[in-house]
Amino acid sequence: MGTAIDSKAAGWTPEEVKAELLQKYPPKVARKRAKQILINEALENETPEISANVRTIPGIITMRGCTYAGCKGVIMGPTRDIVNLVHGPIGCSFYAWLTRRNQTDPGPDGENYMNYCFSTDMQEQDIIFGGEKKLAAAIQEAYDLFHPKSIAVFATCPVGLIGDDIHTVAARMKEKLGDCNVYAFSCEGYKGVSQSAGHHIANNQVFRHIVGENDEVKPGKFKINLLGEYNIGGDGFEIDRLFEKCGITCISTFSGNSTYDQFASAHTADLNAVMCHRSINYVADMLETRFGIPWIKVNFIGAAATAKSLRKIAEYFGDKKLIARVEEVIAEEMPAVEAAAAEVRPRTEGRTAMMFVGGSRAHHYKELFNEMGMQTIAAGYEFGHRDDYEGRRVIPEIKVDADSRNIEEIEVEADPTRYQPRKSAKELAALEKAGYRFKYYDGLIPDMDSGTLVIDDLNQYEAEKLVELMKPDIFCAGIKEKFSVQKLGVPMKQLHSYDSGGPYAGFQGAVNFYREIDRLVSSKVWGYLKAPWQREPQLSASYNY
Ligand code: CFM
Repeated sequence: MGTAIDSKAAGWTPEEVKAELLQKYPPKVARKRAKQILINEALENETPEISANVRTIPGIITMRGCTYAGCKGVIMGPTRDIVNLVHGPIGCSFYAWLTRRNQTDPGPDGENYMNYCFSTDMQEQDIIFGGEKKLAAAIQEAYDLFHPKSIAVFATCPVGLIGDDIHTVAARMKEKLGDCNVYAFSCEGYKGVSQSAGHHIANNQVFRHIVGENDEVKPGKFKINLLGEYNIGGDGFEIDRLFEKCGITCISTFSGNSTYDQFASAHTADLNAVMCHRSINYVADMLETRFGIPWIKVNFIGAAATAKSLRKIAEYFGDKKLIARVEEVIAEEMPAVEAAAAEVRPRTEGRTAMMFVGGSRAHHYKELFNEMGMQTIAAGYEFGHRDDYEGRRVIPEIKVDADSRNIEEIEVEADPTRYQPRKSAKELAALEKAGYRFKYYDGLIPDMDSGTLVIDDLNQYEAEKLVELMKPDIFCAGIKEKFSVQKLGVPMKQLHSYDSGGPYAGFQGAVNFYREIDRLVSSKVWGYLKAPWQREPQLSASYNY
């Protein structure tokens, strides 16, 4: 099998593919989409800028979710001991109820509300007369039933439209209940252009209402927070296993397998390791400004990336024993990973993948495909910003439009008593001089091969067209794309919920992923998609007297 683009795209150059995708659109739409479809030149500094984090054109069936989904589902969804109460019609709650497959360990206290679906179940009369009383009653009811330490209230679209003051209701209930932290999120679905706005709204409130609430110093020598890891399909469990094995203490994870107390204690850690930077990089910045904790980018998707990330954490602490222990762990874990890779490679080598997911996985998973000898021929984010594509250095150039201005940026200053730089300026400079990088990520584009396609906010029509033209061996996206792609005869792997699989993070996760992708791309079932009478000319017969 030759390289993907030559043999499989059947003569289509990337320019032709781009032209084909745009051809159906009216000229104005085509002009706008053209800026979001980039033929990668793999030149870090000369790659033309991509248009991202802009509104989807009405009428286009986007893959994106809403702001409420980003706040309630993504950031707060994995919190097990916070009652997540949705103020809105029941459908908004029902569809955000564990469909992301974020897992949790109920812990020794067993306080776990994740399997419940809390909603005020708004009706027409609440829309007409206002829903504040109903919300207050629902908070009271949840408190009476469970006595949780915290209740989070989420606004859905109708709440914003009728103007219910959820923040005042939350503040009043917090005061009334006394021992329960109640706060609200103005995360109406329409608030931003995608779920990315919801991440920001959620994280701002977590920072404002929870972080720093518990000053108690937790045991552990090498204390970190893991930001932007959501324990989908048990990814977080595998990462925690590795941390424990290495002797690294994870004070808090934002927010996979997390507890209220983890957020409250986050300021006691000594390093922030940021996994999904899209959903949380600003929290890392705020933790540094207020408490003096530096941050680095990590990635635990892919065995090589996992090893690199563990080494990076050890290098930060600079402790010889920790560095040696991390090497031991890597040496212990890698043989199984290498054996699995060698086992699948004869079938996966040279195959091609497309990935259109959220805001960081379309990049992170490229590592896993590389390890199987597979090439990513087209990739993109649903709601990434330019820095997720082009690297963090472009942040100062990003134009702030009206939609982004709508999302609050909270001003943070050094905490008067608790700010304490974890490393001196000299120590930081020494690390940087040795090639260590703080506060940085490169983005997807520099990592993609030349001549591949990078597409922002891919839609249903373009997805089908891409598959039709470039015939990848596997397509990765979400549930909305799953069946339409499979009907085209191409296996489809959900990289949001992992279908029913996972974990895919860390070393054991890599093994799981290799096996799963091997199973999908090696299956013969896709060849039977057309019935024999659709492929062969019709049988004919004649009467003979
Ligand atoms: Fe971050 Fe995520 Fe993602 Fe995301 Fe998401 Fe997700 Fe995702 Mo689905 S936080 S940006 S909003 S890594 S739910 S765990 S898979 S789109 S690429």
